[in-house]
Amino acid sequence: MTITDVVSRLREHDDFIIITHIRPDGDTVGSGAALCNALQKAGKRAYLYDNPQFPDCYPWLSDPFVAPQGYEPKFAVAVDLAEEKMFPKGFSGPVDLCIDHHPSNSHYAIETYLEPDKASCGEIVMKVVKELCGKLEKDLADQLYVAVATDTGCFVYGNTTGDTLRAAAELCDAGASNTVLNKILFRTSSKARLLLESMIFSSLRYYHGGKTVFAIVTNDMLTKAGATEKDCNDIASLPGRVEGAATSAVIKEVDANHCKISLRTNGMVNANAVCKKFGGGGHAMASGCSMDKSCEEAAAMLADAIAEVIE
Ligand SMILES: [Mn+2]
Repeated sequence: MTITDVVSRLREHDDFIIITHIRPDGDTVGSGAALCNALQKAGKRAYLYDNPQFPDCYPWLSDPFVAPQGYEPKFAVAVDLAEEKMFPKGFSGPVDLCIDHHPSNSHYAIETYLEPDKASCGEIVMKVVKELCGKLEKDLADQLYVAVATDTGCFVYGNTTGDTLRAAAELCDAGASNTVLNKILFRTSSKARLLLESMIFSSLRYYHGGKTVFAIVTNDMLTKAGATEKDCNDIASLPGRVEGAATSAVIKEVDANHCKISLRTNGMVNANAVCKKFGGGGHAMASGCSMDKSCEEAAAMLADAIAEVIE
């Protein structure tokens, strides 16, 4: 499939429903909102599937496009949605067309347009929208900017390429309010989140001469901070900010005898190999595992396992 094929498929059909993934992020919602908006501008009926987790993401982005009660769609398009287990709650398919950037896409849709080298789905939807509408209007540029900026952590993650920055530049030229959006997306935190961060930073534990840093996050800390799940987004990256840290972990209490571990490394230690020892895994620089242990026991075992790899 080419972008032109995607656009002709959209032109051939009507009554669209756009599907975003479970635990939605800025990329899936920004891409979905932009695609809905572009289809509406092209004279089509199009809405977002009412993902029950929209209120946890950016409701101001999704709210204007959520399908009204009783809407009967005829063509489903999934955006940024790699596999069926990522379907939003209450949705079971089928999907007519999938637009995605995950290399792991399972080709569950009838047709799939995939660009696995793109940092965000938003960059692909941007090409679709431009061909469908003939131009990028400011509202579309704002929606797509959210998608591109959030999936790259405001253009700092390793997935950011020259293509990503050129796409972002084009969105800014089209009127995207990058300053306002960056403030909302990356420079604003809830009081609970800031309180939780202060507790995390003030209780860091150092091992191996400071090369290894752990944060233990207990349920008691979450209660004291008034933090909920959405205040815990990306806490795994916090301890690794310490100067000299090569390996870092967040050990999050589930209950007295269970915890979840997110391990991050700079590549010197293979995070996947360490987490595999405890039945987990993931990527070389970011992995996870669970342990049927208290946080204290888990920290001791994890520090030992990392020491074995360092030596
Ligand atoms: Mn994405």
